Amino acid sequence: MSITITAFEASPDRGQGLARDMRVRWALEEVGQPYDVRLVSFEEMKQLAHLALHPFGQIPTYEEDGLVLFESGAIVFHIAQHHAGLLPDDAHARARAIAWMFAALNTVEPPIVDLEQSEYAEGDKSWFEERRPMIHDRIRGRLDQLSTRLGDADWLAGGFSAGDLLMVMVLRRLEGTGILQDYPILSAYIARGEARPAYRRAFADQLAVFEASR
Ligand code: GTB
Repeated sequence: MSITITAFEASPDRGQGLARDMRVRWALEEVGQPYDVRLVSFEEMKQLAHLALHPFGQIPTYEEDGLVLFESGAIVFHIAQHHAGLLPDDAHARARAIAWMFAALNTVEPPIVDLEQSEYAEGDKSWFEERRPMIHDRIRGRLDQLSTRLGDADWLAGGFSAGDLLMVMVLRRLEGTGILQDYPILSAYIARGEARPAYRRAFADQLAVFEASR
């Protein structure tokens, strides 16, 4: 079985590990699956060969023995379903961990993406300064709730799971906004994720892509 994923040839984040291939790399490292990476340019992502893999012309994609997947959440879920290490065996515990995967992508990530997009797509609009505090409030509302739920636990649903992997990656998108400094519980949670050997290997591999392109 051979796995190939796609990633940015030149990630705009300059190797900070914020592009969504990082989630897939981390998941594959957690379960000990080797993989190849095909780097694609922005131009290549919009061409037919890549659109056949990804209908929206984005990264990451995942290819494995004739199976082609897109959407980082679906890819991480596929990896977690087929390899031990990212979801518990107990049916209820597994369902709870999967709920956190959805929570990361459907409940916590949308206002964070909204903030990012507003900064580069709406920065020149007259209403930008008026709208931004509202997005910040929505993000903080979710972080307050998440922080309360996590409390003094290490992970969201018992042991480390794919739910934590996605949640840590989503929260990392707030680095540099100044918001996380008000959330010590979540900052420590992110640090625990980043300290995992699998995370560090994945991060180093995507950073090496940036370093090689300099
Ligand atoms: N819902 C999809 C998924 O989860 O897989 C979203 C995929 C997606 O947004 N892919 C982005 C992409 O291909 C890269 S990750 N964009 C190119 C395009 O749409 O043309 C998003 C991303 C990009 C850059 C940074 N950064 O520089 O910090 C962070 C995140």
